[in-house]
Amino acid sequence: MHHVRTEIHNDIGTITMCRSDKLNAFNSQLVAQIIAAFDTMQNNAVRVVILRAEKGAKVWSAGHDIESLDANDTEGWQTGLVALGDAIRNVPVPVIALVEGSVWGFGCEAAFSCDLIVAVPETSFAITPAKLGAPYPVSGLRTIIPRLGPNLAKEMLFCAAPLEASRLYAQGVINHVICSEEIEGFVQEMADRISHLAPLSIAALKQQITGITRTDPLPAKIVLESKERAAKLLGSEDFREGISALKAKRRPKFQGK
Ligand code: LCV
Repeated sequence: MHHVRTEIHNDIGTITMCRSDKLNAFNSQLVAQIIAAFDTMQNNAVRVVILRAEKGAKVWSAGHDIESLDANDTEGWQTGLVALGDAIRNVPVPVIALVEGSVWGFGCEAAFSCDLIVAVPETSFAITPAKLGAPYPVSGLRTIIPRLGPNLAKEMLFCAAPLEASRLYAQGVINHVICSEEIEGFVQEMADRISHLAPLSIAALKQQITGITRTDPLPAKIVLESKERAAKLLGSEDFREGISALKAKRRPKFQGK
């Protein structure tokens, strides 16, 4: 099953997520195909990559595929998504997220892993572990916090409510908010400009900026404690309640157990 379409034109690569029937929820195939698409881009020496959903999508990504969340697999369920973030960070060219539609859960992390974000005004972003009673990987927080700052990250994580593009633009999280009629042309122009600049210089800058904004490796104590907390949360009644409420489209009743 093809969940991704890749196009290369004038040194500009476009990766389109097209698992549209499931609103680009990240199952293992979608994640693997995006990672493979980034390899293709690198092998073809593109100068810039655009990561997007289908034109006019109502949802850019619905986040982690909840059908494939496994409460007994305390680490495996996040491995693929960590690899996706790494693929975006490690490709030595700028990645522009062209965002139409709402962005949920891990979809936010994917977008925030991109170098630049251009979104339509109707876009919203919600990071939702607290809605599910789920843990959030410490590796993901390391992507989110430098992008949002701790204050906004806390608001998004504690409230689990969609934040509009205008709010994130005002905070400098989104680079540009452009109406749906103009967003493709705008992003193409931006990509075209980047594609004519010096690629070695841009690759070095991307690597330096990533190096400065990520602390590597994470302190072992934080990793260990996070794993222990994740195991507890995934085994909790609240997590089971969160998942069944999401599937039934009802409000969860959390007991703190
Ligand atoms: C599998 C789906 C999904 C989905 N998985 O359309 O960051 S964390 O910690 O939260 C992390 C664990 C995470 O990322 O969790 C997932 C967070 N995502 C969400 O909370 C969003 C879940 N989705 C929704 O609330 C709704 O689907 C929205 C509001 C996005 C769109 O609603 P709408 O009524 O337009 P449907 O719900 O009917 O969805 C269309 C199809 O996509 C599937 C859904 O099951 C349905 O499939 P069927 O047509 O086969 O029934 N789908 C949606 N989200 N995360 N599958």
